[in-house]
Amino acid sequence: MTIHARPILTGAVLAGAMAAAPALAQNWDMPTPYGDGIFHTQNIYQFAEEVGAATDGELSITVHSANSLFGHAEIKDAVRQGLVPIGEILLSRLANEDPIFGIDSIPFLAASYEDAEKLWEASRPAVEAKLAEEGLTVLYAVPWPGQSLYLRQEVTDPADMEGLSFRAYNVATERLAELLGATPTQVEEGDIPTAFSTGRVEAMITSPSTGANAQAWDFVSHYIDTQAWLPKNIVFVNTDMFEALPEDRQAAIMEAAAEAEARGWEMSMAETEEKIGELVEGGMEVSQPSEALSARLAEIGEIMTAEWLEEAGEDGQAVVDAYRAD
Ligand code: PCA
Repeated sequence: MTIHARPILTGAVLAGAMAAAPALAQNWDMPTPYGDGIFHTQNIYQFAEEVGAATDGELSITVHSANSLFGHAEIKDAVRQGLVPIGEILLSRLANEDPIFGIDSIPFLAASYEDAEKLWEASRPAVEAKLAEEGLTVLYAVPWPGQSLYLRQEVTDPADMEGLSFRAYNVATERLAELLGATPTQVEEGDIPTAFSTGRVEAMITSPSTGANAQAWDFVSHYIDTQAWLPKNIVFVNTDMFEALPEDRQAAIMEAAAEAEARGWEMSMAETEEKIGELVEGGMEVSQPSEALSARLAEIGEIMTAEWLEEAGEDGQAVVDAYRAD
């Protein structure tokens, strides 16, 4: 109604009316790539609930999990274009746009939670700055548990992986497969069981969370606990849409995001052992990597670190230096 009246209102009256007008209740749709069985998604449901509670239901967030609203590859652009105000993706999926997004997927650069946290601290400003250029504001990031090998047979000699068709989920896993002499094939997380059952892939490296969620025991027999890196999911908002919110709603989101980040890291840590337990229960053989395999993976980590630094230049070197100095 005020829309029609606006032109005849004086500035002062208009300002008063706007200040007094209660902000309308809003709903935000939030696309995510992963399913409801994944802890990242469960964390997001809780985040949404907290935003709802903190705003007395004035800002509700509807989570659309498992690529149901937008596919993984479309989520960032959907948020950038304002088709949705908020979304989640695997950060390293953006590595082909800028190498900084892939820093958490280099084998053995940061393979423990402690190191992963340091790496996130060191790289967060650069990640935020890059996404800000696209009108996106970072809310939080949470790592997956360590990435480990899923195979159809015991592998002690790394040469045994040569020629395998190997599932990849970003450029780093593609490169890793190549360096192992395997053939990479990109497969979305939700398509893993089908990709194995149809023979498109026969090996992969991912977290115990994803392995257990896919019921990996149905199509592979061996889990080798390499825990080689901890790739992160990141949640971001469209900056314009965020800043258009009343301040108390912005604050509610920021507070819930900080809590979701802390809670997500805890959930991730707890998952590691729990989900390896599920793999054992499912009948998989769990082992530590052989010396030869560890040595080869360490070597690949060195190669990939050098390649990353080459690509990321001075800015990348500064982030790695900050991480290592910490
Ligand atoms: N799960 C996701 C990304 C990393 C992980 O542990 C996947 O396999 O696609």
